Amino acid sequence: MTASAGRHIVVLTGAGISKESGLSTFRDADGIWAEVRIEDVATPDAFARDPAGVHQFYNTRRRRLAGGDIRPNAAHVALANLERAWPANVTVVTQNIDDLHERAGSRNLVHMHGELLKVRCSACGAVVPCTDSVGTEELCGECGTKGAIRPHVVWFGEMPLELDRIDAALDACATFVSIGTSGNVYPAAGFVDRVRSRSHVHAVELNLEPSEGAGRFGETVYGPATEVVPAFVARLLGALG
Ligand code: BV8
Repeated sequence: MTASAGRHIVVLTGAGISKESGLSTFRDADGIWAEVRIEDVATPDAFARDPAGVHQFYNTRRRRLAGGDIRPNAAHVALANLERAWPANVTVVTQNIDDLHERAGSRNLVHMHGELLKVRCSACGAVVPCTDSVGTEELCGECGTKGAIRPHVVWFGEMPLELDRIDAALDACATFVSIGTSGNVYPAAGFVDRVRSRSHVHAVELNLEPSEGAGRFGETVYGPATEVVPAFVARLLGALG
């Protein structure tokens, strides 16, 4: 354990941290990409080609997330506790578009791939909360444009959000923890390389199984997030003395 008190922590999370809350991952055998193709639902071309089909893909996920029976799990709660108790910054950078980190109490949170419970107007850029279905006939409440509403989600080939804020946090951290991600999607999968380029940074992988980038971590702990994340946070906070 090299994370010392008073040193900043960055936590990257992926779909695996929300699996035990009942949300699907992407690349597991029962994952989303086993049901639909990225090219058909998660690229700008897909939306241009079939906006109704892409809206349906996100409407189904949005209604399920907002439906009331999906709740944060012990891993989300442990990270919120770490943020409250740690004597330096804890920044959670999530690839996930669910709202489970914020509902668990995380505040210093970056949704680099957007948020399922928000939609954006392609005409004026307004981003507004949404917990229901949207379609191709939607009117923008800000500019009145019809048919310009899209999910506030970063598709493949689009620029992830708040990269400057993420890079600043990565360049200032002493500990980088990757949780519940397969390490397939960039630039998130490259964050571990960015921190490893600095000496004295401790990189940790907490996952169900080794990710694509497992060999780039100084410490790895495998198991379900609801077990390994609370245990890891307890060790960090216990070491504060
Ligand atoms: C970009 C929102 C330029 C949508 C997502 C070739 C052509 C075109 C592009 C590329 C290319 N090569 C590389 C790229 C870039 C591309 C990319 O990486 N493609 C991959 C497929 C090769 N990336 C992009 O296009 C990105 N933009 O590059 O812009 C740029 C470049 C540099 C700098 C700036 C800009 C945009 C990518 C964002 C796409 N949008 N999501 C939606 O959600 O519908 S990505 C999608 O994948 C989700 O965000 C998801 O979070 C993310 C990563 O997946 P994971 O979270 O890791 O989920 P996965 O299922 O894969 O793994 C789950 C893990 O959990 C597993 O390891 C499993 O073992 C574990 N697990 C399971 N259960 C548990 C568990 N762990 C713990 N406990 C459990 N119970």
